[in-house]
Amino acid sequence: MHLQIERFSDELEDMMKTMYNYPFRNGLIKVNGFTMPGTYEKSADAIENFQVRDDDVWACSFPKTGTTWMQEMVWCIANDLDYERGKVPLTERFPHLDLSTRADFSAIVKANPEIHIPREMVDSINYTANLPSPRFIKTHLPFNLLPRQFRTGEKRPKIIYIVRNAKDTCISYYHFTRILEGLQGSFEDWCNLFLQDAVMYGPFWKHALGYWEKRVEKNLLFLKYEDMKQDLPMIIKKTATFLGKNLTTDQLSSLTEHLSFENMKANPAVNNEHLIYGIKKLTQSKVDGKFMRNGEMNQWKSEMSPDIIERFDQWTRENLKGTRLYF
Ligand code: PPS
Repeated sequence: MHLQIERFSDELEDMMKTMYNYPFRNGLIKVNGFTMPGTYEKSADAIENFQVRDDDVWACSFPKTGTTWMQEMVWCIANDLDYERGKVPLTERFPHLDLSTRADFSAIVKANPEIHIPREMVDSINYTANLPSPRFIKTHLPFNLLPRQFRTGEKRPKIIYIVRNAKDTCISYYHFTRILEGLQGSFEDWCNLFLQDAVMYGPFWKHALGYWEKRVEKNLLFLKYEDMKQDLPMIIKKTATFLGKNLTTDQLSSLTEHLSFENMKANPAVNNEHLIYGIKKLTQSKVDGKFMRNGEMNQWKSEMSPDIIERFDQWTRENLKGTRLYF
């Protein structure tokens, strides 16, 4: 695939440089319209030629939209609620394909024995490629940067995409980046980056719409974080049907319980405390916080100013006009 690489405006570049106080970050570039790590091109061929399998299960999302929650739900359903095997860290059961597109990732893993990621995952693409079937694969890649076999339709693995209210996603992403990457600058500055698509994997709506447009395909299930919050058993049932599984009433209630925010927060296999601990040690970030941070809808009502809310709403209306995706 021919990659169209663009740089950000000088103004945005300067803003990003002053906001990121993180020695391992390699900058950001635009690849086919999406904001990706500065080192993305090194992995581009391996991703493009990645051999997809029809029995794979792919969890796709923009960051901070509830990916981990959805992954745990999908993995448990597909593995008949095998909570014993579910004690293996989710990062191993359901590896993140595009992690190593960030050159800094290998530095992070190598320097931190306490991070529960197999050392071979320093090359996450090769590691994932060699897993036995059925593979469970997480990615934040937009649809147009997925391996070629998706775009040609040559392979049709199951894909589950999750999206979340843009304002809450922006808030969650802000806290995450502050904790892990020593992000400097105000929340307003971060919102400006988000609205200008200058955060990794942006533009947010273009990301969601790339998958939304494929929702008619039988191999794609499109979920919303807010629906999981409002009626988790309904979403579990819908996902089980999609995965070809039948859950008993008892299984449904035990999985609903297992996936509650409190239980996931306390579960070391999914709460990513090891990642936060290891990365913070490396970056010497002094900002405290948890991966399982808040887990609520409508955080924007108390965290955003009326002016920012209006800008987000206007931007959302413009992006979703005529798409039938409602937020
Ligand atoms: S990542 O790093 O991109 O994979 O992050 P991601 O998993 O997509 O998103 C993290 C946010 O999801 C929240 N979360 C949950 N909310 C409700 N219930 C459950 N069980 C749950 N599990 C994870 C997590 O708290 C992050 O959101 P915020 O708003 O920061 O709390």
